[in-house]
Amino acid sequence: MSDDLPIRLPPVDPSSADDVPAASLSPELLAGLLADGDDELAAWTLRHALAESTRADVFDGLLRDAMGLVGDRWAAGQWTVAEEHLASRTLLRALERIRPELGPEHRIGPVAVLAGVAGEQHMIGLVCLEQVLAEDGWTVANLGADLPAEDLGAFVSRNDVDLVALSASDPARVGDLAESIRRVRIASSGRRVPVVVGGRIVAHPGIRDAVGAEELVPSVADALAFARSHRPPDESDGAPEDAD
Ligand code: B12
Repeated sequence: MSDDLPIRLPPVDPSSADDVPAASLSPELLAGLLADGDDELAAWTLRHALAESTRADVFDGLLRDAMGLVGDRWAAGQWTVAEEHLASRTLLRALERIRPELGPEHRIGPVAVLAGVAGEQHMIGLVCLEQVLAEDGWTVANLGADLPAEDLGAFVSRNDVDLVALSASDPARVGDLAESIRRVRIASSGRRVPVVVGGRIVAHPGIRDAVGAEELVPSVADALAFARSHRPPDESDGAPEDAD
């Protein structure tokens, strides 16, 4: 036999090539793909996880754990800020690839406004929440990171807002958070717009009393449950049918 013969790979059964057990979709795999800048395979990984779990659970589990690994490796000096930045960028591109497919009805859902408080740069949790609420029928305005409280208030006063979700990490930002909520209250005087707070700040004791939000939640799944329980009734429900 000649040494030049090509290597023969085992035959692949196309019908099972796409069967990926959820257990093989590990945070280690996803973290590696993100730090390699591979948004296509990262999206593939997330899509397979979504086939077996809800979007909120995938984001609160696999995705959060993968970024936790990125943070651990960065804190340990194993990866630099360069790998962390690449992983964050790649994740945002992958999330764009797996956005829920929405019908025209999503334009008329109740309105949720999402924002990171002034100085807050962590915004991936907001992107996760944006997708989960959109999939649940909300019209979402994600205003992103580092939003001045005054501008949040102006936005809420100009729009018919049904829910505000704010995010902060550092407990030093408790004053900015409280000010953001105060501005929402002023802007929506007359009817109380529910405010839910997420991000790492919620783990700090005393935050709840300091900021005056309706709810502080540790996860996207809890934020979704809060949103559902505060969803305004659908005005078309119970409306008389058009006469012929
Ligand atoms: C990526 C990242 C960054 C990126 C963010 C990029 C971006 N576009 O968002 C950048 C480089 C900007 C950054 C900056 C900093 N970071 Co940083 N960062 C991270 C990292 C690696 C991942 C965060 C992430 O996106 N996770 C994925 C999301 C989905 O998970 P999550 O944030 O935990 O959110 C979950 C819940 O909290 C909730 N949630 C999140 N947001 C929201 C919002 C709402 C409304 C709701 C309802 C729920 C919700 O749902 C999510 C899913 O379960 C973490 C490590 C880690 N363990 O998380 C460090 C980490 C959070 N960062 C940290 C630090 C120290 C910083 C800096 C101070 C570093 C510095 N010296 O400059 C700055 C602060 C910047 C600022 N002013 O805000 C520390 C925080 C330590 C602490 N005690 O709080 C961590 C834990 C790293 C570490 N191991 O030390 N960071």
